[in-house]
Amino acid sequence: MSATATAARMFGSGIRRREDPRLITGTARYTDDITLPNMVHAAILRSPHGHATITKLDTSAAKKEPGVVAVYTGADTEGVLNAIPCAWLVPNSDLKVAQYRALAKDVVRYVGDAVAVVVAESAHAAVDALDAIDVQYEPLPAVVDPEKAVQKGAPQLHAEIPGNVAFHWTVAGGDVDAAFKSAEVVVRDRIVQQRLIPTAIETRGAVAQYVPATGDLTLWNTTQNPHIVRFIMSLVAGIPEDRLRVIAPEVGGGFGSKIPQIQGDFIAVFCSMKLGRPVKWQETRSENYVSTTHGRDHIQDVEVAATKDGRITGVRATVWAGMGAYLSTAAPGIPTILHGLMLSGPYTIPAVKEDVYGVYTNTTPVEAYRGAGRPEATFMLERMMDVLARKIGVDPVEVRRRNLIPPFDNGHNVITGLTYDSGNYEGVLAKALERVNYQQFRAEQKAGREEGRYLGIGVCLYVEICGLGPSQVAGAVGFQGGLWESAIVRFHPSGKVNVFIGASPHGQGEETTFAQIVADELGVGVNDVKVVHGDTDNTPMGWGTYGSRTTAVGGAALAVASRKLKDKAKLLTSHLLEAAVEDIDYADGKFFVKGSPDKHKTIQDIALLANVAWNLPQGMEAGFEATSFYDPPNFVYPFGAHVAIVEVDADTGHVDLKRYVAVDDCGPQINPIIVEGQVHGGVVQGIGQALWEGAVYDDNGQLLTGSMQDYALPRADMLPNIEVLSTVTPSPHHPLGVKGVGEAGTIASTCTVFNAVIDALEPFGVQSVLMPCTPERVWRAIHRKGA
Ligand code: MCN
Repeated sequence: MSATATAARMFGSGIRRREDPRLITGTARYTDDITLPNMVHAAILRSPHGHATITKLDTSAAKKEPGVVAVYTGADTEGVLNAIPCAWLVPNSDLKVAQYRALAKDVVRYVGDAVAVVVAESAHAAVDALDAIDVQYEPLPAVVDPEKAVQKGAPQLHAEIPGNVAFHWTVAGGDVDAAFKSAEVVVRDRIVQQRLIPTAIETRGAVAQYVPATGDLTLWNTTQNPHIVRFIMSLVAGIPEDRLRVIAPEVGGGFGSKIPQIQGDFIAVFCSMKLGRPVKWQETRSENYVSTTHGRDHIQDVEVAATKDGRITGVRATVWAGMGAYLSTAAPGIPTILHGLMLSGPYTIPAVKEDVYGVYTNTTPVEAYRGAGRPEATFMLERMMDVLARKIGVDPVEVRRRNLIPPFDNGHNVITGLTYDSGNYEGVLAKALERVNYQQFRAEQKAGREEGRYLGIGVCLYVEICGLGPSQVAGAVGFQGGLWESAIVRFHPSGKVNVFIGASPHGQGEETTFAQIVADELGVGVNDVKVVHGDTDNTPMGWGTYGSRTTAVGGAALAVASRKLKDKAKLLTSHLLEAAVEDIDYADGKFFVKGSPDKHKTIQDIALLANVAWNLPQGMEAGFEATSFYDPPNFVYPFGAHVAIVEVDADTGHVDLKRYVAVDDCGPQINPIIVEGQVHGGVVQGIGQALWEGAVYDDNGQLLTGSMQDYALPRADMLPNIEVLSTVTPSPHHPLGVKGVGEAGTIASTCTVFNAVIDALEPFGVQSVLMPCTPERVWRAIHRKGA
């Protein structure tokens, strides 16, 4: 048998993504492409009110419309569907979970809340028949602002939760009161992280096929975590997990919004269970804007205590986090665990305290959105660095340097109780500043101001908690699941390899990078490895792709499984070559007796021999595959420094983003092209928040930005070239040293650009502008015309 061992190392190689050909040629198959015999289509009637009582709901006329098969309301789901669970029950927070139904009953609590569903022979017939449903509402007062929602006399969303407070959580470390008492300088600010709409290019959808004869349900679903969907669907629909198969076909982006199961998913399943026919539900874009989850929505009151030379002695904050009308799957963990624990960032801060109030409002439920909690923490600190710098008259970079944690490579404890794995924050900062020639820029800025040109520079450092796991910590912080990942590496007799993973990438590129990992670990060609994911019937359990964890946790599972295989191969080689196993060495896909590399077995030889099992050592099982369930010992903590340069037109308020430099450290990079792509995408989403994006509700709970014409997503022509650099600080606990990168760009870029805008506006004495920094808001700030 000829060996096809690779000489070139794949880890670190910027090979092209193998996912791309099918995506760019239109051959990828998304949920909406699934068509089954006898399939019917569901369309959902949604509340047009932010808050209202349903006074009449008569579906009899709709049932008679052409092509209509059935019409269901909340009453029909009684006893069939359980409430949609919240799966992050943050402890010590007095958490109050309102009952969230797949179809509302009696009261609607946000525009988009599902009220009834029409099932028809065609999608058009289903949509047309929605008009024939006789529904009447008695509008109730609504509240959309989390701070107003907790005030006395505010409209109440859930009778059983007076005051609208879903939870109150506190993080504290050190003596913050003493820090403020003895502070030489105190600076304060109010930061509003506006609500955002994730806007994945593929909207949400589900095809449910329930087979009454067997009790089996197959669900094709646009999800980031098919195994969690199976778990939760079994709880809500009462179908045992072993009867449930969830398939995530091609998924066109998620950015956090495809972590939770939303009303439409449960409705599709319910309809299929009732009718015994396959049912498809696919969101329109307008529907997506109200029915799929939103992100951010944070009001932060922050104060920082410091010495007059800029050493921070304490950070204190109160946060009102708008949660929407119900608690989405992972929602409570975002403004708490993923935000509050990052309160000291890359700095040595001796005392912190934050109170977070999660608040129900008459808005679409909020979930993770790229970065999820960490952009909010980063923004808070990095904005305050600039505020402090301006107050004490010290350069903002210098203030940061005075507070940075010195480099460390194996653990550093911070005041919130976390242990960062490794970091060199000064390293990324120096590299970013060098790239933009910071000092020279400051001179140009000064000269420009004299000519009426308003240039600004923004700097932002970040460290993020990601690679979500270990499971023990997940349990301790109330996450209702594990956070390990699994991988099966299976060699076929021909020497080709399938890798089956529990995680479910949906744009990140692990079909490529995971093949790279296996190619190096086992010395096979990268094209001899195919990665299989996204189907609960043929992949091992996994907890999903979010929290930049797939490589940090799933990639580690893969490395460990591959190493187990190598151990088995050594045993078999020792048997075949009649040598002691300790004397068997491995290099580049070959196993040989130490010192005699010519006398070897290739891994492909071993794959064949182990699979045919004609001559195995006593006690060895046949087959050549290994499984790993990897639960990491700690999170990973990637970090970076970003710099933006803007020019503001004082006459129009227009912000011209002239340069963007990102220096990120996610440990050794498996595929630098993919890493660069991830940073690009992330940076752009963060810039979108700083300059253009924002979900706007009126006081009645109407979403005023419910389409792409109103919700301003960044386009390529609005952006400069993004300069991506990196440093490499391996994680001490990951088998390959890697950390995550999927969210890095978003975490840093919002504050980087925001700081640049405020820096440009310094001559006008502008301290802050509401995000997004639209030309109107910037112009008003310059000319003091109110918000
Ligand atoms: N990678 C690498 N070397 C490293 C670290 C990562 O080559 N040292 C590669 C990975 O192998 C993978 C990619 O970079 O191909 C991102 O990996 P990772 O950081 O593990 O992130 P996840 O795969 O867990 O993805 C989740 C993350 C999150 S939380 C959001 S939100 C997000 C993101 O990824 N949503 C995305 N990137 C996205 N990209 C696309 N196209 N679509 C989304 O919805």
